[in-house]
Amino acid sequence: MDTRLLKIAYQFDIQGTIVEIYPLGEGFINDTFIVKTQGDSPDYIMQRKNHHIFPDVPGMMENIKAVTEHIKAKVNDPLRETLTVIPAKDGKLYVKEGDEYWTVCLLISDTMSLSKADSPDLAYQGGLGIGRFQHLLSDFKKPLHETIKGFHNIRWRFQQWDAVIAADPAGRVSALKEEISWIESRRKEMMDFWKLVEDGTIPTHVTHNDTKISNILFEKSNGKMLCMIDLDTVMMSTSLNDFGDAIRSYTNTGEEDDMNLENVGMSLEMFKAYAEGYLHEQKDSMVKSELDHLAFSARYITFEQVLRFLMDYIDGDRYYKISYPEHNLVRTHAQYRLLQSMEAQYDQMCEIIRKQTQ
Ligand code: GN1
Ligand code: MG
Repeated sequence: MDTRLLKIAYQFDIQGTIVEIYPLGEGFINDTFIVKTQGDSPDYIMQRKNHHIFPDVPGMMENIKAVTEHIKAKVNDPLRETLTVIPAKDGKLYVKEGDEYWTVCLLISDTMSLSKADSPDLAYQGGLGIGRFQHLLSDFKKPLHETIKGFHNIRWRFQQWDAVIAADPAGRVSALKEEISWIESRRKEMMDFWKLVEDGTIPTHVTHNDTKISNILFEKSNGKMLCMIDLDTVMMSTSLNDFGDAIRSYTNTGEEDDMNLENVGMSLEMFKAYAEGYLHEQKDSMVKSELDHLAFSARYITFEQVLRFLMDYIDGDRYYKISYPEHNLVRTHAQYRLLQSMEAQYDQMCEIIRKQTQ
């Protein structure tokens, strides 16, 4: 066994004797390990957090601790229905080794996760997952650290955008007139939406901010949705952003970076199923201004993603990992096609939400 990993693991307040530590999956952001203990003692998940994406790991862990404790006080099985943060023996929520930050959570046994939602039933389950998470936290009042500045704040994104366009660090702006016009032509409607969040018309709540289906644990025995995991990006924002980002990923008939734009579009059937699951949990905690903008939130987040991919391309590809030189431009075109598909089906989306909430 890797003695360095063993030494780190034993700095946490874990029970039992460690018998094995091995890597789990191939996460893009953090490095994750399973820590197995002898006999009946619990097993654990240990992570090296990516300090470049998350400059404030202590703040992030305080967020996760506060949010999971709030959930624990409300559910039947607090050790299974949310994550359990295991502190270090010195009481901190992390161990710092050199410039690396390590954290530990309890491993929730007899569960499974899925890599892709490819049926309306799974979209429904996904909606339940985020809906229940938000519902359990709808009365959470403590302040949370803003671990990634202005994450879904389009005013901040436009500030970054204007600066990158003006600087044009990779000399790409002149060839991108059309793509840039996609962003500029929607600036006002997107800002108008965000102003409703800024002036409090649309309230803010705890949001998860990484709503993909692989961040949901299901019970192995019966396939039921158990809880949301990967709480690294929990922050305060509008609940609509989680819904919109989920619609962006669950309903796309193509890939996020599809080169064949014919593949890309929003499936209305998947939209309906996800909304049903989400509203089953959340309908009663939402106010009218939220329900009125639920369908729009899919356009908002997809627009933001077009902007972020294009901005990164103009910036010389510094944020998103790319697999080939034009990758961010391909992503921009594919997400723009998805946005257009949402715009074309917007009346039907609104009608679906209206029917499910009347
Ligand atoms: C990143 O962590 P991952 O790959 O799920 C990004 C999201 C983007 C997504 C696009 C912290 O998410 O905001 O929507 O890529 N996360 C961060 O693929 O920037
Ligand atoms: Mg993530």
